[in-house]
Amino acid sequence: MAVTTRAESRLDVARIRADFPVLSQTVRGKPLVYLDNAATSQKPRQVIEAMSRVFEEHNANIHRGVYEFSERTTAVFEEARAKVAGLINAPSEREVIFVRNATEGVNLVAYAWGRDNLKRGDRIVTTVLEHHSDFVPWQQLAMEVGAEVAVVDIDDDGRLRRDQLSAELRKGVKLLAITHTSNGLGTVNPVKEIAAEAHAAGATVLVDAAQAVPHTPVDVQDLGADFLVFSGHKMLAPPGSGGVWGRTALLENMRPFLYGGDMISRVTISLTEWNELPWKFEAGTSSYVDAIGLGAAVDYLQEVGLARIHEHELGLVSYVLPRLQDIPGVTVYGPKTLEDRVGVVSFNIEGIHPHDVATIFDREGVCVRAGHHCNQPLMTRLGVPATTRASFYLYNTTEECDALVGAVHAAKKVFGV
Ligand code: 7TS
Repeated sequence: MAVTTRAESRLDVARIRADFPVLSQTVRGKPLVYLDNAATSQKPRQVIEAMSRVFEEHNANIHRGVYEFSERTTAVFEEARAKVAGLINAPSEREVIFVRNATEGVNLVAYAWGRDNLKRGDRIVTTVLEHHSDFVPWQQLAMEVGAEVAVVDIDDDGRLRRDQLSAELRKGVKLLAITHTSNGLGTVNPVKEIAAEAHAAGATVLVDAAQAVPHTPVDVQDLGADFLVFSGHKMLAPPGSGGVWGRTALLENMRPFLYGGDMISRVTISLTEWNELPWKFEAGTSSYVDAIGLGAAVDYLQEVGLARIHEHELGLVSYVLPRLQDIPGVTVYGPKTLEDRVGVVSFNIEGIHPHDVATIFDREGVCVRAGHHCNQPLMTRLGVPATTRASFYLYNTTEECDALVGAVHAAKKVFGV
């Protein structure tokens, strides 16, 4: 396999690491090597402090109080929305809806758009790379309304079968639900080209960008999607924050997702009128402190630069991939080149179950995820029950890659394979 090691990262990783208090922890007497960033990311001081400031300086429920004090929280919350809109280049802040996570985002679209736009005989095209949260909602909706789901396969390098995708789109399609970046293999799909092709076939396009927005520049206008979802906790923000972006024309024509306070403009005994976008979709007291934390995370990511973060992660992949592949008995799944991939490396060690691998890694202080990664259709396609997955972020180092490789040797030694 030809993988060139990229030039030294242009990120000042030591300085970045100093912003993340948790990274100086030890595990079993060894330095913490946190390589489970696809599951969730660590949080910098700047995010923690932005959230503490709300509680210490101006906490009050948003969009409700008319007193000046409560307006401060509302203002910071709405600033966070503007920051998110800027990050993904949304044409309007009104198109950014705060939700708890990507899962809630997909369910919002499935409920509020899907129920009124998909009917018996309609076709939903999706891929075998989807996380369960961009698969199960569509599978269940299809069962409910009598629609069909077509699942596009990958090739042996973990890349989407474009020929098969084109064939499925040609058969007729109402919705294409596609992941931008695979959490199981790290594959990046050419979403811009695919969205154009899907639109030409008459589809509405939902993009699951949960593994993209944290790691690469994402521009919704350039991608040409109709809906895009992501989770804050994977991008330095707290759990409980996330977003759905949708085109105004679609969002305006959708029914609300949840009913209750804040999403209305007028309620009488006989009818209710909905609030304007985006608040029509934000019923009840939102996780406003989490959303404010997301705003601070966006500031942090933009200051470092997402293109540089992506380069840094590819540098780590180029370093670790050949080293893992050189170890007898190690099988790496997914793309073996640096094109169109992110810093997710999935592998197995022959003769050792991934859960045992992760347990031995833990003794070395190395945190990785072992399991199906909420990708059971993908695991079935790969012919394995599970993989071990290392996933990198801006604060990871080549020394941590060495610790990962060392942990593989340690596991092999324990199991005598
Ligand atoms: N979509 C993708 C591509 C994901 O990777 C995940 C979470 C989700 C959606 C759902 O995100 P949530 O925040 O709503 O849970 N992925 C993973 C993972 O790979 N390991 O743990 C969570």
